[in-house]
Amino acid sequence: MNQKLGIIGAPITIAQPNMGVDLGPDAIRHADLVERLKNLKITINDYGNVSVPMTGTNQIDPETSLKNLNEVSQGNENIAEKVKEIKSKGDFPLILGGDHSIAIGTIAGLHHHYQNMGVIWYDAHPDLNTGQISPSGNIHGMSLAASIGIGHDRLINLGGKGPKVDPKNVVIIGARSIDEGEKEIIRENGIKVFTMHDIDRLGMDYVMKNSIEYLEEQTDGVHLSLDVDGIDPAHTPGTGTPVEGGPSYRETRYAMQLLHESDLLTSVEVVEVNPLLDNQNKTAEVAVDMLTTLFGEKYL
Ligand code: Z70
Ligand code: MN
Ligand code: MN
Ligand code: MN
Repeated sequence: MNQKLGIIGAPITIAQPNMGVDLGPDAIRHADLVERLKNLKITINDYGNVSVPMTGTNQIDPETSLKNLNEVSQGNENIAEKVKEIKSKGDFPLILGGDHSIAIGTIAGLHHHYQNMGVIWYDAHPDLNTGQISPSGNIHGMSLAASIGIGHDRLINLGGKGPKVDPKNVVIIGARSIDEGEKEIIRENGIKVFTMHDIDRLGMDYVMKNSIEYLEEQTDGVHLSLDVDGIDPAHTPGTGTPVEGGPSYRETRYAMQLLHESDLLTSVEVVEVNPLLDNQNKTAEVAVDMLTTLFGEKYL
């Protein structure tokens, strides 16, 4: 793994309904992210937070069936630009969300550097909705769809003509809340998914090793998109849409350890940390444990 890390905060909050995800980047910084990474002898450049629109109308636009399309797109264009820029300097991008819509911008920025990028989507949700099939109109539930070229043109072509990722280069891990329309998109596009049922049956060791081997063979870079609601809410209560029955702290930390050992990743983002829903900042602390493990922190 590249030892020069570039941190960007991406505080989009209006692609989902809860106030407070915009404070995610600072909550994660407060949980000693930079200090712990420096202990690993990693060089850190913290570029601060990207400027993004903080308010929208929060109404479903009858024409697009989306909420806050213009504002979410503008914020993501800024994120894409910044990710592209720090990647050009040779930094390993680490993006702190923000809601999961930021993946649209992150992946668009990375696409300037990778033609055949892989994505690991560690999440309770596959985020494969479009305006037409979404139960909510919230764009954070549509970011993976947009990145593979499904959904509104403005989102698909954000930061450069889409699609940015081949659906065959995606692995979803930890899914346990999949909308009906999303099930169809998974089937039609041959997306590899390890649901919680698969993790229970096969174990996290197999799931991660299989995912790593699969992506290693066919991609020129791999982005980890870590939604903290992928982890069981017993460990990450501070998030807008917790879903019971997720992988534990231990399973997730082990998954991060295997990713570290594989040296597969070329960028990482952590999203959906909402400190207003978590008076102990526990969720941000768990997020930092996962990130430091990913970058080589060991128990002994
Ligand atoms: C639901 C929707 C979602 C994240 C919740 C929820 C989507 N499938 N994504 N939390 N990160 O509204 O599309
Ligand atoms: Mn998500
Ligand atoms: Mn989620
Ligand atoms: Mn392209």
